[in-house]
Amino acid sequence: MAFINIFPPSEKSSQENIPTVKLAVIGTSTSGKTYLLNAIHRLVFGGVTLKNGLRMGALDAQDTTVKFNEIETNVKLMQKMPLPSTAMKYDFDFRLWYRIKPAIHIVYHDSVGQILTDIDPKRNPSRSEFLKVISQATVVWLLLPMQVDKNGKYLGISHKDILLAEGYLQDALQNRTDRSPLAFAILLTKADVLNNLEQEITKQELHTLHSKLKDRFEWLTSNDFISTAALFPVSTLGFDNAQLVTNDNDETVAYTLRGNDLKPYNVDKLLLWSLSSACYQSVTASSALQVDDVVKRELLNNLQQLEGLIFTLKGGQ
Ligand SMILES: Nc1nc2c(ncn2[C@@H]2O[C@H](COP(=O)(O)OP(=O)(O)OP(=O)(O)O)[C@@H](O)[C@H]2O)c(=O)[nH]1
Ligand SMILES: [Mg+2]
Repeated sequence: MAFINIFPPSEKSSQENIPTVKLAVIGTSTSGKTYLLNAIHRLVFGGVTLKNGLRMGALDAQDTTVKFNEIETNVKLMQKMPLPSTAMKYDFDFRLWYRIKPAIHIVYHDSVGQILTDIDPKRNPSRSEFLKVISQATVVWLLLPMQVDKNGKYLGISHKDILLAEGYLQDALQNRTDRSPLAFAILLTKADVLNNLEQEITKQELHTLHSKLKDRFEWLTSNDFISTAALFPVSTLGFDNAQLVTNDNDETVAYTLRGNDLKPYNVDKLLLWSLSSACYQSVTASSALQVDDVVKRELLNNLQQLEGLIFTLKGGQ
């Protein structure tokens, strides 16, 4: 595990009773969950400037120091080699502040992708914990990596990735007892392998994926408890910022960071959409997030000013 996690997360927020958004991620190994965590890390620490009193940041000054060191270490490592596969679940928490007060506490639950492919449940004790995290989430992100061949040529998304993630999603939602509202996003990760989102052929591909995935996940989005759903192409490394590395022995393909820093694409929009969706979920639900109206409104204002592609699957803001 590449993170140096010294302080246990979330203790403060439970004491102070700040509304909490739980982001749960589902994706096979190497789908980009931990890289995405690093992109969020980057955004929280200065990578995104919000307006009208909102700010994203750490829990406090000490937490800033610790987390800032983590991201510096990870960026240096990503320039040399891909980060190691996650072996233990990890919770990364941060806050949305309004003026000088914490408005929302956010927890990103990074998960172990190998759970999705381990065929022996006995060897896989973290499985039930993983399902619990999904079943208790406010927002679920399902990651589908954009696949490439050994030369970096885009191949599409894999049916196996969809099937494995979908199965776990279904299992987890069956355990969801209170039917409280849930926002759902499908992430097309590593979107930088498409090189240019403005090309006609790329636009067509994204539209085809959108309509296929919209139909495919109708079994989920047609449920009343799904408050809103959308598809986002995202990248952690960013466009023109990934270096292909191939391994001739096992045919694997990976990417290192080419430039000095991550250039996340669309992760800011995904994050604000998720927070805003969580805030606007039905106020009649017992577990609805109690967030100040002014914060909700400013979140939506900030979201509407961000560029980046979003494809609606259900509802929409
Ligand atoms: N081109 C490109 N490659 C990426 C990006 N994000 C991740 N990758 C590549 O995908 C690999 C896997 O990403 P991770 O985030 O470690 O995958 P994971 O989902 O956390 O996988 P596990 O920890 O095994 O469950 C990285 O080592 C990179 O090679 C991205 O934004 N662009
Ligand atoms: Mg990981």
